[in-house]
Amino acid sequence: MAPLVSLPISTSVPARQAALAPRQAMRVAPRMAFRDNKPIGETRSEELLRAPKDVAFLPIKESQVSRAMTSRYFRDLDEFADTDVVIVGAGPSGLACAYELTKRPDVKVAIIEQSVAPGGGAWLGGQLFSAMVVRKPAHEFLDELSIPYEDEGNYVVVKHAALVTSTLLAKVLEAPNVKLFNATAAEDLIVKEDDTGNKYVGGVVTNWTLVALNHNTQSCMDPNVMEAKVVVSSTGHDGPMGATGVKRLEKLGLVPACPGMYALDMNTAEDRIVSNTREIIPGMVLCGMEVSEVDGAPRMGPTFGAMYVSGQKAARIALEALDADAAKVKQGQKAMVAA
Ligand code: AHZ
Repeated sequence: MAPLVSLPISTSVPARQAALAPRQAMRVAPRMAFRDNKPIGETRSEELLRAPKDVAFLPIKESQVSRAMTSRYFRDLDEFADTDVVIVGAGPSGLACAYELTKRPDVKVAIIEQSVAPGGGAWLGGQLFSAMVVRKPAHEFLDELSIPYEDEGNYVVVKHAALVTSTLLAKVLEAPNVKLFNATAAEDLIVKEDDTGNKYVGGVVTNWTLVALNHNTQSCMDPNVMEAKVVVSSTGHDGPMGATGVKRLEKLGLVPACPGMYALDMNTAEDRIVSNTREIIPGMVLCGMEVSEVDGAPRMGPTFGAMYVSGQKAARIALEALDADAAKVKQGQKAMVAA
């Protein structure tokens, strides 16, 4: 058996190639695929693996690569400049909300995530452990996504939190009505007044996160905007960039002073977050840990069920608001025709 080779990064390329030679020899040894115990010859992908040096990629112009990305990104910016729902924060609650909205393909959904990697705090269970604990009945959400778990009675345990997050992300990102703008921060809200003088949220003010992080080092880096009929704020609890939605509402005097999340009590925290998931001011729905920030409700620590159910509830509240708006527009049109 070839020895396992572990080389320091600083090792020169020829030295690395020489040292890795026995492993490569092992990799290029001919292999045969079998079906019903009979050899069926190598598949195309096995052929590629066997002799990667011999692959001839089809030609491309560098500008084609550039245009393939930029044309789509700018088309998306144009398409989502005025959208139905903007979800700020792609943590477990925001992603569950987006997942629920994939069931309504007529609803346009933009997700704004300040990090390059969407997923928020759900890539790990707690304290950087792998497993994720989900209390019943939120395991039904995992069932819907066909995610396997160990049933421990009142709760279930998924082997890897990353399995839940990656599955959820895949379902959300493949949906034609959803666009993720990652590495993009919501820097502010659009707040307007209706005919009766009531304030409502009409969208978000965005910037590339790298720009948002550098406002103190450069002058004049104005943001962009995204209008939305409903904003779902799922930015998590307070931290360097968390709870941004409710902190802005507090500054604007649109909600009472935010007490911040209370100390941990798993048994009360999860039920309370779900029951308090709501439209906090017209046009803005809160879900996930951001709910406990505004209510001073307990945190739950590393149990994730409430995040998923809260996200699903936020989606339903958003849909109710959209459907009510659509009904009002229809009524207005009918009245105009009748007049
Ligand atoms: O990067 C943030 C994260 O991915 C993102 N975010 C925050 N502010 C933003 C902004 N613009 C764009 N201004 C922003 N993105 O929001 C996401 C929040 O994810 P999260 O996992 O922190 O929040 P969550 O409420 O979905 O899940 C919370 C998970 C926790 S915290 C906790 C405890 O501390 O007790 N317990 C659980 C289960």
